[in-house]
Amino acid sequence: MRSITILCLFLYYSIDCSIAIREYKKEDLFRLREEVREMFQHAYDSYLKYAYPYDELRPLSCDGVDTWGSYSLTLIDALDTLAIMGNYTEFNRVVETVLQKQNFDADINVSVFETNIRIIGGLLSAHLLSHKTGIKLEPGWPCNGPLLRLAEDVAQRLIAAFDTTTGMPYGTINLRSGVPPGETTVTCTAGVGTFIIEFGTLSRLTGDPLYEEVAYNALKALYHHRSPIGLLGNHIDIMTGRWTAQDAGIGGGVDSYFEYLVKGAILLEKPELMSMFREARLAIDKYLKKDDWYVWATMLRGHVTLPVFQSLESYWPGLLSLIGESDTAMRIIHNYHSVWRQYGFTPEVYNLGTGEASSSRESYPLRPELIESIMYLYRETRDPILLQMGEDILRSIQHSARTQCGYATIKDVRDHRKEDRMESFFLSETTKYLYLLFDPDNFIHNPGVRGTVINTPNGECIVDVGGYIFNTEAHPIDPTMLYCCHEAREGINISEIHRIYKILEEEDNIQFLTMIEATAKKNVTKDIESKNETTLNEVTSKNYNITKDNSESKENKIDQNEVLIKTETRTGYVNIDGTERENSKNESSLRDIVKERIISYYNNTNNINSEDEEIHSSIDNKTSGDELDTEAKVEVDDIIIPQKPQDAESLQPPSVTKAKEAYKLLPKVIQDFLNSDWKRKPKCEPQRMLERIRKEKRYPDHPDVNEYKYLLTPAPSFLQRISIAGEFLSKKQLEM
Ligand code: DMJ
Repeated sequence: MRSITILCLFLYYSIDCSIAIREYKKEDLFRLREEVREMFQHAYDSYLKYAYPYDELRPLSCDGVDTWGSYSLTLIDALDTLAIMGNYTEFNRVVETVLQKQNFDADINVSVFETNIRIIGGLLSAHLLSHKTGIKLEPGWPCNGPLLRLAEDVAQRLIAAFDTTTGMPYGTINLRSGVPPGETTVTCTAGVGTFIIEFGTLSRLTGDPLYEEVAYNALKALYHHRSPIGLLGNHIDIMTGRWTAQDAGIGGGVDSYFEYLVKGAILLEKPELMSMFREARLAIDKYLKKDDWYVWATMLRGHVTLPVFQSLESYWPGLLSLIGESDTAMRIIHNYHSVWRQYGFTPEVYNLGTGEASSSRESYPLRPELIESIMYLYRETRDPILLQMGEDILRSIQHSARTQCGYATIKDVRDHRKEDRMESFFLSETTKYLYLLFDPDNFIHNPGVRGTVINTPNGECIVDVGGYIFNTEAHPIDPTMLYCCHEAREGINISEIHRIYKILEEEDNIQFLTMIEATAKKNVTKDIESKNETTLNEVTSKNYNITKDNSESKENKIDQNEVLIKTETRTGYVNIDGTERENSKNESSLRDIVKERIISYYNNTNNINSEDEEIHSSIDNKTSGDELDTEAKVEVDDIIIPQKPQDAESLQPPSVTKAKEAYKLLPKVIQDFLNSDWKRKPKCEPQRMLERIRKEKRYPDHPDVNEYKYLLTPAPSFLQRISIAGEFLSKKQLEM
């Protein structure tokens, strides 16, 4: 009796003490993990069978439909989940399929936000994980490669959206022609502030600063427009900076802005983003937090407007665990899980006053946020109640959402009726987080104790040491790769590297290529070894890329590329086993040869470039007058009927329908122009836009840009970051 009382004391107050906490043994976890793998496989196979090449599967009709962009969205979104689940054969097959697409040129209007998080995020993650799957890597990887180029192609199509007065992006773009005529100037907060992870990754891998600076500028714009009490609204006019929806909250329309402040700070080592988050957090806790729930309130005064919990808000406890606040996070997640237990799912909106799902917002579209937070918190606390919560989620989805050909959205959590939709995030996020919860040995969880040495033209680099940062669509980014291509670059332009390797190849020097391939193969070997430790894995061995070759190479070769990383102190001093480094003599001499060739290549190229520049500048001089003329003729923004100044509180987002009606009233000649010439000629010139952003410096730097410093140790800073669990130390702390 006494022990039950003690147990209850250990439980959080919101949990009914009658629930016994299950004990999970390793074999229980493996069984659950395999169940999740089968769940993913059923949904994925159904997508391929019934829906591909459409964007999404319709799990009741057993067919496909285009939703976000006619770009086989689910295939790209699911790609890195295949790698995380160890299905390398299928990963490699899909990469080949995706790469048959040369670019994303299409006359379709897409959401800038969704295309960024799902398509760019998916391609980048697949690019960075491809060294694990045995796929042939292009010379210069990870700073170069076909998936990276494809991701950049998409980003180049989105970038015109940022060419606005405030630097905040439009919400929609035409992949071929830029911002559509008559496009609304109102974007939601998350639609402005959810780019720094993908765009920062692109910039650091390719060496082109455009993407990161543009995304960073948009983040600063939002921060700049915060209310005097530190809250942000839900929708903003990206031309005027006026808030058009002024409800402040942490959920729909805002959510991933906060997520990207925290994750952007960690991934890109920008402490000022963390400071911006901490300031927002103070206001959130002061005005929105009520008994470990979060409500909605006016951004100007903090008066409560909507006492509701949204399913989308469930990412918040996971985010708090990233900044070391697991105790608070645990209390919040118990609240959210209590809603799950009430219905077997979380409804889109739950009314905290009545304790019921809000009518007309009672669906559950297979969202990941709750399981996402559970996964993060379990990594942090190892509290078995989180495994139980995860199993609850698995049971509900299996019981009520599974269909003959996939998994269906729950139309109404009260009666578990189904709806004919399976969003791509079910495969990119929900199944991935469930899998990672039940797979403690997954490479994603590496706490910085193991790594792989790769050779890049910048020199040796250690990758795959854990510390993965997931974008908001659960696409993991290996921060070490950014380090290899950016900080370690030492002035070499990586974007030229594949051309240099081609020169080397022509001269029959294929040693470098072989080494890169060997690294990939060895990684496969290692993964298989760890998976073979459990007999349960044999059940699904057909999914792995197991070959005799791999076991042979295991016997005959010492893996010089894998290193054990020993973290000596909590302050980030890191040693790398010395013997392995001694073995890299040949690699160093090869590196010297490559460096030499790069230098001579540059000397030659520079001459060619300066000739090129002369030719270009003379062409520019001839044509610049014409271009200016063309630009002066029609400014797309001219056709948008300016909003009458209104009281900020009562501003509504302008209606797209109205804008379209107004467009119809324009003289035919202008309509024709907008539909033809203008559409074919992209208006935005990214480099000019970047120069303008730099010149205007519209938003001042956050003062903490220079206030914080990392520990100065011989370890690369990404390793320090892992050691200090995402925390930043102020100068004062360092001096102590
Ligand atoms: C996903 O596309 C992303 O997680 C996004 O941040 C929010 N909405 C869905 C999942 O619910």
